[in-house]
Amino acid sequence: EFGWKRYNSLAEIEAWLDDILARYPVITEGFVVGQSYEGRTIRGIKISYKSGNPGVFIESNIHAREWITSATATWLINQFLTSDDPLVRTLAESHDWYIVPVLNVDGFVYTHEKDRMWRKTRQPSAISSCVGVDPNRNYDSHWMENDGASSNPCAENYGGPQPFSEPEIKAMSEFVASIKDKVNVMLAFHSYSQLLLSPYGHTEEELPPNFDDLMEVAKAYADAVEALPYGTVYRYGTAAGVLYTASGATNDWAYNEQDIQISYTIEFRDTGRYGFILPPVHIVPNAEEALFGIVALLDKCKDLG
Ligand code: 0X9
Ligand code: ZN
Repeated sequence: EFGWKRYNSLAEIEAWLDDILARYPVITEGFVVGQSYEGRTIRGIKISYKSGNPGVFIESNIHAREWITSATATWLINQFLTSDDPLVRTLAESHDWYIVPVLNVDGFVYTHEKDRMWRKTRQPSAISSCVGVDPNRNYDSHWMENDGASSNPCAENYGGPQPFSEPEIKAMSEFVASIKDKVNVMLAFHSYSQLLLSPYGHTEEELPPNFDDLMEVAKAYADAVEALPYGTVYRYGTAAGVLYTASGATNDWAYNEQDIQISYTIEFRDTGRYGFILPPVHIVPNAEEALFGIVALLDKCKDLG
C-alpha cells in the first residue's frame, strides 16, 4: 500500500495520484507532459487553490535512481492538500503548483525491475550498444558545450545525439514552454549531496544577472533546513561553482531559455553514506526539510518582489 515508509513503484505512485485527483477534484488537475520512449505517459498534477498565484514547477526523478525525489514530491503533494499547519496552508494556497513526481518513467521502472543504479533514459543508441542518455544533459541550452557532458553513449553523462533527442525531455520542454508565463520558480529535485544549485551550470566564468538574489533565496532555504531539529546542513552556490560545469540541465534551460528567474537544482540527502540508496527512514525527514526549505525560499522571493 502506498505511503512514505518505503519507496513506491511507478504503478503505485500513479494509482495514488488518481486517488488524489478523484478526492480533490476542485483544487487539483492532472496533466500529461507527454510520452516516454517506451510509451509510458508522463504525468503531473497541478494544485491551485485560486487562479493567478505565482507558479512553482517541481521536476522530480529525472534521474532514475534518485528515488528520494519522487518520495519527497508525493509527500509534498499530500501536505499541500491535507496539512493543518498554518505555514504550510499559506504556502500551498498562495502558489500554483505544477508537480511531475517521475519525469524519467522508463528509467524509474528499470531501477525497480532490473538495475537499482540506473540513471539515464532507456532509448537505445544508433551508434553504440549502450542504452540511454543523461536527461539532465539533454536540454537545448549550451548543449554539449563543456566536458560536463559526454559524447560517449556509454557514459553516465552522455548528452545524447542532439539536444532534446529524448522524448521525455522534449515533452517536458514543450510543456514548460507552454506555461512559462505562469511559472516563477523552477525546482529540479535530485540526490544526493545536500546542495542548492543555481545557474549557471554551463560556465564558471560568468555569474547570472540576478546572482545576489539567487544566493539570498538559497540561503533562506539552507537556513530554514538547518533550523529544523535534524540540523541538516545544505551548501549553496552556482552549479558550476559548487559542483561542476554541466550544460543542458533543467534548471539552466529554464533560466537561460525560458526566463524563469528563480531556478535551482536541489540535491537532497545524504552526503554519501548511503547516497542514492537512501534508507526509507529518511523519506519523511528529507521531505520535511524540502517543505520548510521551500516555505522559506518562496517567502524570500516575495520579499524580493
Ligand atoms: O549532474 C547532475 O545532473 C546533477 N547531479 S546528480 O548527482 N543528481 O546527477 C547536478 C546538476 C546541476 N548542474 C546544473 N544545473 N548544471
Ligand atoms: Zn540527479
